[in-house]
Amino acid sequence: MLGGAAVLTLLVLVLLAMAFGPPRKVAARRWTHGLGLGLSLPVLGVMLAAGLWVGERVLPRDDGALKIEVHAVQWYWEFTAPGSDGPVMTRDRLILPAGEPVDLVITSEDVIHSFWVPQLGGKMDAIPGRTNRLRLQADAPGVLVGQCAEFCGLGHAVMRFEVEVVDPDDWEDALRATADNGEAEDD
Ligand SMILES: [Cu+2]
Repeated sequence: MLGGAAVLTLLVLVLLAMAFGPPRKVAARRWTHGLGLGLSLPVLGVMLAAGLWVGERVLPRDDGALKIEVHAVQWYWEFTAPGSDGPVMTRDRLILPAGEPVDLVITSEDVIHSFWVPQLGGKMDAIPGRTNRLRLQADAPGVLVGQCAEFCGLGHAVMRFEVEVVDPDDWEDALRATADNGEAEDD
């Protein structure tokens, strides 16, 4: 995108410089049809193809990827992952295995929220009465920050969460260590 935008900006600057140069005869039709269509159609075509390709990659597929439920509540996040002996719930902390695709199943308890981890990809709304799905992949272990990206009331600004990306072999241990056992924390 940056490369393409740089080339187009350069082209426009060259044309601008030419406009200040000595007058010349221009074939209006060639400019409007040739460059107007000849330039914008390929650019839009490439962007459409890239958009479809990327869009396809964030759609969940039936390939056995790990499924984690993401439930948004005013004003916190509940993550439910399948442990080896039953679902494990964590609060405001999502544990992901590094280098593996994960399908998030996103729902809301009350109002519209939006799940967003800038370092992992785009936003996905959590809408009451609806289930949205998003496929993500975190490539390397580390801790990332996520944030609700849709104004959802007084606590919106503090509706943050952490994403702990761990080695796939340590995923279940990390999940258990973080599990919410019902001990109420101060919200
Ligand atoms: Cu919010």
